[in-house]
Amino acid sequence: MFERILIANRGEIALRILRTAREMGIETVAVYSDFDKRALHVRMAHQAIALGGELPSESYLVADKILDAAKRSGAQAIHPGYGFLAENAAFAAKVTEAGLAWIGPPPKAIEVMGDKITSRLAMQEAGVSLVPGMTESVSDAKDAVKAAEQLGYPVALKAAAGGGGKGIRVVRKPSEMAMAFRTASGEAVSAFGDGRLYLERYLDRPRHIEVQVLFDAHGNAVHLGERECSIQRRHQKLIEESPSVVIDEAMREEMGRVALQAGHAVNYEGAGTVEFLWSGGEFFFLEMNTRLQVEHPVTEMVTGIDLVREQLRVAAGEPLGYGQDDIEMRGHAIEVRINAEDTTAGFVPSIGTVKNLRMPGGTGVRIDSCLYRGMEVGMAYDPMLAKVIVKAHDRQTAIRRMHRALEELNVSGVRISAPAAIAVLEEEAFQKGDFDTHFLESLDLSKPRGKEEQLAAAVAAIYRRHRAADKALAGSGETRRGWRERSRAMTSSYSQAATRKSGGGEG
Ligand code: MV4
Repeated sequence: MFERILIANRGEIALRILRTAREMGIETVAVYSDFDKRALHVRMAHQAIALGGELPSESYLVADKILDAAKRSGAQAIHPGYGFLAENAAFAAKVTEAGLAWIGPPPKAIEVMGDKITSRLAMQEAGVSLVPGMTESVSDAKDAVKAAEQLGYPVALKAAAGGGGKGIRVVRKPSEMAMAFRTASGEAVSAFGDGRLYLERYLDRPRHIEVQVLFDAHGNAVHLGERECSIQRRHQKLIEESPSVVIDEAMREEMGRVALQAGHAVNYEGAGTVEFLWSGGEFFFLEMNTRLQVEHPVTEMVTGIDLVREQLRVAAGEPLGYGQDDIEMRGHAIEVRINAEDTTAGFVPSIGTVKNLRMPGGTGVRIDSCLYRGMEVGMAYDPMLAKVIVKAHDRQTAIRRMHRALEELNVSGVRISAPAAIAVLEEEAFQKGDFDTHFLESLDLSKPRGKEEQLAAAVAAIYRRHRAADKALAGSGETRRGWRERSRAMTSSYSQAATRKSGGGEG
């Protein structure tokens, strides 16, 4: 096993990796941008190396700076986390060429799965059922209309270099194609430097279900069941759970088998996720994510397997040492992402300094967080600050547990996405498992939900009344002092209640 690894990431995932490494007796090397000099991953690692620069493009994304830090620190391996360089095949190759171990899949597997056309070709050859569509790019809108006639409308026009939702256009009739082609290809060029597009049949209102897989370097592989990730907005997931309410044991076995087939076809090693669109009892390969995913904890909670530990063991050449029959899914786990966003105003980013902070706890609650009091939340980095994960013996109990945990959570100084998650948990359709990838977008989240939001709305209403009273009294010679004093007393009793409720002063 490695004695020292470098973690080429920040935020909650850097801490997540660091914690398992410590438990395994492995020393950790953190890297950081100037913006992150006070971050927890810097403080908690055995060693921390400054990359320089404030922005990701000046720090976490600069391959040579990371490699240099690895050499200087004496690290034997690099864990990329997710995002940044995690799915950069050229970087993975450079790491191994530098004589270091790459804690991730072989560069070739990253490369094949990173392109929708090469991955669809590889999956087709492996006998994996794909979302119906093309395995070559279309040259222009005319070509696309021809292909769409064969597939049948509606069609999805997708970027070959894409993934995760960028550069997708739904085309419902031929007259829409020219415009969709122009915008999609423009978006693909600016996002990926590659404008190639291809077509799939568009599945209306699918569920997004993905299978966690784990491969060692000796040809052994297991799947760890599915995660349901349909509660998302604009391809940003908000709530994930395992198992999915629509997957029974037979379907799980079938999806698991197909997911392993997909991995074997690209000689996969390490942890990976095979994404499917699920519609009307059928599932179709969408893409494979060649990294540890944000939502991996729900799988850990139901299987009892530490995925980072398995990644480290596999990267060090150890065999899995267990088979599919040893994998057991028990209970139900849910994860909610805590993003710095104002969900009452269209999920716009929220920035500021974290003031009061109270994290949930208690039975069956896990917190993966990089939050600390005084932390600056800016615009340059990912807005995800924490994840609340719960486990219970069944789904209903897990939903109630998550609701309870989110009500305990208090972060002041920035707006967070928890109220939107609470709104979802309170929906009867969600509780019944009756939802798809459009569910979150269909909810009206504009009204305030949590206690803090209700308080802010109440105070705002008082000020609106003040302004109205000022207007009404203007020029009358009267004052509203008596009334103002009464309402001030009311406001101050509200804020005292808020301080009590938010546990002001906790750190
Ligand atoms: C689709 C689709 C329906 N039909 N492809 C969006 C993210 C990217 N990974 C693929 N996406 C979709 N592709 C076909 N042929 C619907 C989506 C989609 C979606 C997929 C997964 C999770 C959330 C989604 C939300 C909207 C659309």
